[in-house]
Amino acid sequence: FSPDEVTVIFVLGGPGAGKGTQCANLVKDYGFTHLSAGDLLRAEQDRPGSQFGELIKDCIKNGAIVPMEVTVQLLENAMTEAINNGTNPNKKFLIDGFPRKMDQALKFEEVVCPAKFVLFYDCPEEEMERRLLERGKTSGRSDDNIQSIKKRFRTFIETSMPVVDHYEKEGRVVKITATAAPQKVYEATRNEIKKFGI
Ligand code: UP5
Ligand code: MG
Repeated sequence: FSPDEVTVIFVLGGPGAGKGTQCANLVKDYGFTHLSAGDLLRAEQDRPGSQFGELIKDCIKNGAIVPMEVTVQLLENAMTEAINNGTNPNKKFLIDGFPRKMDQALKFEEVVCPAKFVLFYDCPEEEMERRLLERGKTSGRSDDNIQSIKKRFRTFIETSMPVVDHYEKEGRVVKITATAAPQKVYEATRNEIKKFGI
C-alpha cells in the first residue's frame, strides 16, 4: 500500500492508561482497524516456529522494548493483511502502544507512513497500578504483577515519554486525561478528534 492512501493514528499512554479500551470504542463508531503492538507481539510469541518467541517473552515480562525491526514488521504485515482481506476498506488504523521508543517512531514514519496525529492518554501511576493489579487477577498476562508493572512504568518514563515529547514539540499530540470513567474519557476523545475532521 502507498503511504498517502492510509490514515494512521498512534495511541500512546502509560501501561494501563486505557489505550485498548478507548481503541475498542473508536473501532465501533469510526470504522478504524485496531492494531495493538503488544497484542501482535503476544501472538508472535505464541506462534509455533517463531524465531522471536523467547526474546518477546523475556522483553514483555521485564517491561523492556522488543527490537524495533520485529515490531515494525508485525505492524506492517497486519496493515497489509487488513487492506488486502477487505476488512478495512477505508484504510484507517489505530496503532496502539507504538511507537514507544524514538528509533521506532522514526523508522515507522520513514518506511511505512507518517501518523496523522498522536492520541496520548495521560494517567497517574497510582491509578494505572490499581487498574493493572485488578486486571492481573484474571488477565493471565505475564506482566500484570507488581514487579513487572514497576519495570513497565520505568521504561515508560525513561524511553516512551521522550517519544510523546518529540511529537508534542511538533504540535501533533492530542492529550486526553484518562482518570475518569471509560465513557467520560471516550467523550473527551470524540470531542478532540472532531477537530481533526475525524
Ligand atoms: N480501564 C481502562 N480504562 C479505564 C478507566 N477509564 N477507568 C477505570 N478502569 C479502566 O486498560 C487496563 C485496565 O484498566 C483494564 O482492566 C481496563 O478495563 C481498565 P487497557 O485499556 O487494557 O489499558 P492499556 O493502556 O491498553 O494497557 P496495557 O496493559 O495494554 O498497556 P501496555 O502499554 O503496558 O501494554 P502493551 O500490550 O501495549 O505492551 C506490553 C509490552 O509489549 C510492553 O511492556 C513491551 O514489553 C512490549 N512492546 C514492545 O516491546 N514494543 C511495542 O511497540 C509495544 C509493546
Ligand atoms: Mg493495551
